[in-house]
Amino acid sequence: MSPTPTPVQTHCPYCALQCGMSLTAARPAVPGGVPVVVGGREFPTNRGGLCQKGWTSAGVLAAPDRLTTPLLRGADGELRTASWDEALSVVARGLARIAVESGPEAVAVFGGGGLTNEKAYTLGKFARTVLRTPNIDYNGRFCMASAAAGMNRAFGVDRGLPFPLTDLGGAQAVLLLGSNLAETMPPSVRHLAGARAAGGLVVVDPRRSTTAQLADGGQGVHLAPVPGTDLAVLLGLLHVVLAEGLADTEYLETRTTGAEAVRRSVAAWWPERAAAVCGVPADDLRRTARLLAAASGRHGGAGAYILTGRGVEQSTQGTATVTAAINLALALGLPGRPGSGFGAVTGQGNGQGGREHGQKADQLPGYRMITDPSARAHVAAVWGVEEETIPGPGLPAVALLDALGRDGGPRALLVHGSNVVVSAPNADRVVERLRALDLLVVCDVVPSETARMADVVLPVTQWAEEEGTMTSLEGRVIRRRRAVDAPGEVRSELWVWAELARRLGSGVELATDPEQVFDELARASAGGPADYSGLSHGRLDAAESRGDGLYWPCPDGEGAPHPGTPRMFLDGFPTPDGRARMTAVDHGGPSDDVREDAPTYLVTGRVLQHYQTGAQTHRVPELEDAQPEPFVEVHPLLALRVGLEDGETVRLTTSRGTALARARWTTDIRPDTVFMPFHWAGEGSVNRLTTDAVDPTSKMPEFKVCAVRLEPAVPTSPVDAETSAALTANGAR
Ligand SMILES: Nc1nc2c(c(=O)[nH]1)N[C@H]1C(S)=C(S)[C@@H](COP(=O)(O)OP(=O)(O)OC[C@H]3O[C@@H](n4cnc5c(=O)[nH]c(N)nc54)[C@H](O)[C@@H]3O)O[C@H]1N2
Ligand SMILES: Nc1nc2c(c(=O)[nH]1)N[C@H]1C(S)=C(S)[C@@H](COP(=O)(O)OP(=O)(O)OC[C@H]3O[C@@H](n4cnc5c(=O)[nH]c(N)nc54)[C@H](O)[C@@H]3O)O[C@H]1N2
Ligand code: SF4
Ligand SMILES: [Mo]
Repeated sequence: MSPTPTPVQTHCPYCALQCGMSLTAARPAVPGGVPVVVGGREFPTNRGGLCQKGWTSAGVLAAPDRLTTPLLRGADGELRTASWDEALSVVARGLARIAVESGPEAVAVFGGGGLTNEKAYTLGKFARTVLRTPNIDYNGRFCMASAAAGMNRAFGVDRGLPFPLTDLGGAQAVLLLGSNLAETMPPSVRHLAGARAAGGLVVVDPRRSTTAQLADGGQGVHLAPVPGTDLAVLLGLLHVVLAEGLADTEYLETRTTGAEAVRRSVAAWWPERAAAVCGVPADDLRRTARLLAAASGRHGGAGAYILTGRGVEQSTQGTATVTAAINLALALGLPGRPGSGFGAVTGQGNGQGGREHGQKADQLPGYRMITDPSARAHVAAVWGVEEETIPGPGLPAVALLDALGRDGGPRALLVHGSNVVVSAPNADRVVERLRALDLLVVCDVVPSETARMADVVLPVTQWAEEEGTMTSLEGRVIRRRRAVDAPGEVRSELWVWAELARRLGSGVELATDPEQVFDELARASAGGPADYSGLSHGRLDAAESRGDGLYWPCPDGEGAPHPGTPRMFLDGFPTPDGRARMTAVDHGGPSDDVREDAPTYLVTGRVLQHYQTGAQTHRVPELEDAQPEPFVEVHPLLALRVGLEDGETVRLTTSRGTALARARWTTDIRPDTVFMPFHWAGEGSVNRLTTDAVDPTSKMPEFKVCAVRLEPAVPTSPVDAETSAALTANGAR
């Protein structure tokens, strides 16, 4: 009898909830089949529960087209298999040539918020010390940049949830702005039970989303604003709080600055005026403001939380909207008060850690700014380089992608953990820019749409095949553990960067052992806002065995180890004067507003079964069966006006491009708005439609709102007939 395999205690490969799971090695039922069994595990955020993606996550390990060898594009234009030696020589020679000809900034790097802390840190170090390029940014620019900008400005630090998620459980009210938790983090819904029981769940979404439905039956309120007008909703709510004397004046006086300017700025946003802009009835705004105030500690309530999601952040006024939400939270005295708070719900698996360790264009490890002389000196000392050799800030993601292959722009791009062909806004333009490159290198686990465009594809380890750490949406640092061996020639990205550093003759030694990398990262972060210096794999392993992790900041100090910081701001904010900063903001509206030739709002987002561009989840049969094809949610009233049957293929056209998807009739959406998920490539790719206009502060693109025209995609030419047949075949599968 073979010994019972010991389950490996780890976390889900997908979202920032990072549900605890156990992986038990198993003999695959079929050759090349799934090598592990997934179990739910007791962990504070998920308490044994997982969503459908989590339960089926082992399927990604058995993807039939898993990348197992390096690939090189041959003279015939096709990708062929190659040895690591050959592939890395091509990359190193190409990078060296381009850097000599056009300068180091002609080599650019694009990272991902799904990479472990160790990989994110090493990628940033590789870019700055080996390539010496300023041009590194990552897909977190698409995800958390506006929340980060708003929180840094107001609180002096950006930790998505500055409190444990489980704290929500005790709240009397939770205001969710543009977050569809019930589909994007299903196991977290349990933490809303208290607020629902108290009738205090408020969901702001132009759709009656799965999460908005949780507010039904007296459990809360659903506000359905015109897309892109959340700022007006928030200005109206703050107006009511101040006008009705519901604000926590003592808190405002002792813990904030800037309140007077904010008070003046919302004076003109009385509820009827806000209602005229956002379409939410004035009485609903009043009711919501009163409900939140009643729940706040000042009025004797059990506590209130205000949380933002991508629905309000992926906007050209994303930073302003987050700021308005923070102003409201501060007026109610929520941040830093036990049982209350403000937070932004981080998205990607390591969306939090990924934005702390230096893969962002303007940032060094420990969430330090690359322009800060003392931060540069500290990190240079850890890296063993001269401070002057560390480049300054580079181009943020959208500008970086747009500069590719242009005069003076990057000529080579290395992609690590992102599928920009599908996930970036104005995607046809992105494809055009990628084609203009001299060298595109993509590290991935599967042949994503972006990998398929590459000159060199490098197969790397994923999730259950590697060791490392992730930082969850609450700033809790947790361990990712290896449960299976990687197939074929697959190597770790840490090895890839070390090997490239060597081949480029940089003289920089990059560690390849995740534990060693973590120790270095911890030192590099010491004294920064995201201080990991008191953490180590060993300490985190001990925490994991108790079914927990440790929250940053966790500095290394004298005496007993620092316990970590589950709750921030209890004694003050990490700003120079210890107070939170309120900043007046005003509503402008979306950059691409509806007009005669594009009279409908297009909003985008997610469904439960697919993750992002679907690179992983389209390869899991159960998920693909449940959500097999692109679709667009259309209200029947709009459908009748446009002449669209339920299930009919619709052509969507914006100033950027066109897409095709099947219409799904639903009354759970505003009749002036359609919704389309971004999980598909090709004709059903919604990012061929979205605008690449960005928020002026955070440089985050406006994924959530643009103006679109709809029409039935009646087959009129042979090409269209073929397209339509393909979609039908897909749907019937
Ligand atoms: N199933 C699944 N889960 C995921 C992911 C996934 O791809 N699939 N991705 C993970 C990642 S990286 C992220 S960032 C999170 C995102 O998590 P969420 O922010 O919850 O997800 P979205 O669906 O992008 O957007 C949320 C809601 O915003 C609404 N919305 C659109 N426009 C507006 C608007 O103008 N105003 C308001 N108030 N709402 C608007 C949409 O209707 C949608 O219901 O999910 C994480 N979890
Ligand atoms: N229209 C619209 N567009 C959006 C959004 C939206 O709401 N609407 N949301 C935006 C948001 S919030 C996000 S986060 C982005 C996500 O956009 P992307 O990050 O581009 O999407 P993913 O599909 O997660 O791509 C990750 C890729 O990395 C690979 N991968 C997984 N693990 C590893 C690893 O360890 N190393 C390497 N090298 N590769 C790995 C996966 O196979 C996949 O190909 O999309 C953005 N795009
Ligand atoms: S909620 Fe997120 S972390 Fe949890 S099982 Fe689902 S995808 Fe995985
Ligand atoms: Mo995200």
